Amino acid sequence: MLREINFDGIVGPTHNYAGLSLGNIASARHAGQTSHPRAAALQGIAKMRANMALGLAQGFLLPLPRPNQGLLRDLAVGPGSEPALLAAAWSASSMWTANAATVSPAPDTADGRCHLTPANLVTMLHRAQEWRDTAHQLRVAFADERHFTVHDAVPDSFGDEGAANHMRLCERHDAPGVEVFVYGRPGGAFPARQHEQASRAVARLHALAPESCIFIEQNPEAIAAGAFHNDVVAVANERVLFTHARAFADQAGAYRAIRAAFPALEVVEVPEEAVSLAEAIRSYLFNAQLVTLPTGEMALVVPDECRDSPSVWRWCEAMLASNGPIRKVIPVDVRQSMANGGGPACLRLRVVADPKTVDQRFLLDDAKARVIEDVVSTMWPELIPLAQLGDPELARGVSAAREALIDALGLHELRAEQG
Ligand code: SUG
Repeated sequence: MLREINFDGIVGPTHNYAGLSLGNIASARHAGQTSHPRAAALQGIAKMRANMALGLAQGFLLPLPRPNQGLLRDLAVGPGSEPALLAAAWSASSMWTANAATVSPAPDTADGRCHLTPANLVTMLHRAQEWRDTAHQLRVAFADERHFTVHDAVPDSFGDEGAANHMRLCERHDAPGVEVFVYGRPGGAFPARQHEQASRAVARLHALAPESCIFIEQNPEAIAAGAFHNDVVAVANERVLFTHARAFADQAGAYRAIRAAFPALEVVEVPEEAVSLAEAIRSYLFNAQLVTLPTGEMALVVPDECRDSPSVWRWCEAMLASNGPIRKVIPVDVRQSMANGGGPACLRLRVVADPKTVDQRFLLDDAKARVIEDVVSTMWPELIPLAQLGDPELARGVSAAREALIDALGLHELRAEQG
């Protein structure tokens, strides 16, 4: 039985605010602040628990080993030197698993297997170090080759940021879908992190039918306003595309192209007059989990920040009153992640698969959630002032914390990562 499983990244013990992501407004705004890794991880687990309580299938991925001693060695960076490079090696950014990989479920691919391509994330150093370890972890979680293929990342001449720039439209998750790849054109004030050629390579690697792939340019104004990934301004689920009116370079052309391949498309568009692009990016209204509940109704899991925004909340209430396809709006507290530009949708990688075919150690249930919470509550630092990055004692503590989680979950294969 194929169903959508959300694999959330557990927030790692080095979660910090170093302001590393140019073009990510929240990351820049919180640069230098003291982070709260324990609270951050507990917020993430609470979100997973809430989604399980809605009847959704939930999985998780483990934090990668940080500080990355291999990167520190390669860059010859030690304590006190090159703070940005040091911070990169300490980044907990693998928590945002929407950037871990692009996923094409079995019904879409020529060989009937689910294909995953880890994102190379080359635009930012702190993220570029992720993909080899991510690929290793995905190969453990999705080891059953009858059902899954995990590729290597595409060559680093073309930036790829994974599922954050990929949307799938389908009648039901287990039916063939149309896959929409959104790329940015370089040349603006902020980097365009998804390259068109990377998207096209992923579509070919996944052996998707060309008529079921759409390639759309992101609106350069959206990138300039802080939408460093498409999932900051649009999200899709089954036949619904929920999008800001200024998400794409040619908005009407994008709808036309998708509709030509997927006539059942239902667009829920938020106009600029109702919620400005700036407010959409500030509140992360579109970085929501648009999910199908067991009743068949759709719900939008949004960050708490949406309720704090008068224009966004007014729009949500009007949308609910209008009886459109989205019937519920559910706010969640992921403020620690949000302060680095990572909302509910950034924290999860969607994989349509039969849960029985996935390594069971990566699937969450109540008992496992409690195990993770226990390790986090005892081993994750309560806070990290930025100046503490590089501290050898902290390095020992966070490494031991990750080891404890690996032990508690029996995921010993993840000890031997590449770094
Ligand atoms: O890549 N933030 C992440 C946020 C990723 C959000 N993901 C999606 N939109 N899917 C990024 O910009 C901030 C790290 C720092 O500043 O220390 C950071 O990497």
